[in-house]
Amino acid sequence: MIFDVMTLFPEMIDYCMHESVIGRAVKKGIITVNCFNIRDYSTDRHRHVDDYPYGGGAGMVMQPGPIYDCYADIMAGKETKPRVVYLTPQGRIFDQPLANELAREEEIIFLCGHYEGVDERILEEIVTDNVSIGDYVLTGGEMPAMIMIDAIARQVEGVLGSSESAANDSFQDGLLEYPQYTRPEEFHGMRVPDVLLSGHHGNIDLWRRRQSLKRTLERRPDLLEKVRQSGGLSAEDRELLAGLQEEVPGSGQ
Ligand code: 9WO
Repeated sequence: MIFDVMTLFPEMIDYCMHESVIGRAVKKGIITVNCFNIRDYSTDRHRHVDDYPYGGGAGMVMQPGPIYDCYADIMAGKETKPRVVYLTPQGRIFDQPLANELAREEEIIFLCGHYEGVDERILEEIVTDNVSIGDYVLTGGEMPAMIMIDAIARQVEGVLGSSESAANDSFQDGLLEYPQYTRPEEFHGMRVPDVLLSGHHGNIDLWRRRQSLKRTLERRPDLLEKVRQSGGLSAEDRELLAGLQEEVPGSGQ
């Protein structure tokens, strides 16, 4: 899968995409991250890419010309039009279903804005998806683009090792993960739950499922409601939840 990133700070993306799990996938050739410096497409002798906003007001706005030329360069020789994602607080909220959907694309182009924004006309012309990673304002779209690439890439076949399989994570079944423990058996007076030391896999699976349900009920009741409504709970889940609802104060409805 190919990710093309249009940005004023390509080093920021380049560096991060060569580390860790994503870095390994890049080395293996399963994913490719191409960074394009919008400034390279400036026609200004001072390499400017921004100008004052028409109508007045604070700050600077990225001009459409260099972004268009950068986009045209990326598109040169392509037969199909990849989706173009603009990272903006005004977009659709990025979540696991959107990550899964985008992981089925062959190529995605990201446009990272900076300053006080980007001229509306280039957004109208090239952007297919306005996406937000959450309700806060940042200084640019680079970190949101990296977050999206990370979440999308790890859904691509071969990116995770067999032991890291994406199928079991938080959100794949709409519930939060159960708590994890490793050695030592006792840390600062706190013991690993006995069931995990028992070697009884049936009991371990049941305990973990119950913990996932409990966490989701306590921390993200909104997610639990979504799973419930989409029919994602088994009869056993509903039984476990009924038990939990007595135990967790204020969680019953
Ligand atoms: C800043 C500003 C200051 C004065 C008047 C208007 C203004 N608009 C902005 C602004 O929204 N700047 C953005 C900064 C321009 C596009 C890139 N920036 C950005 C992206 N901030 N936050 C995001 C973002 C993207 C995805 N998900 C969450 C936040």
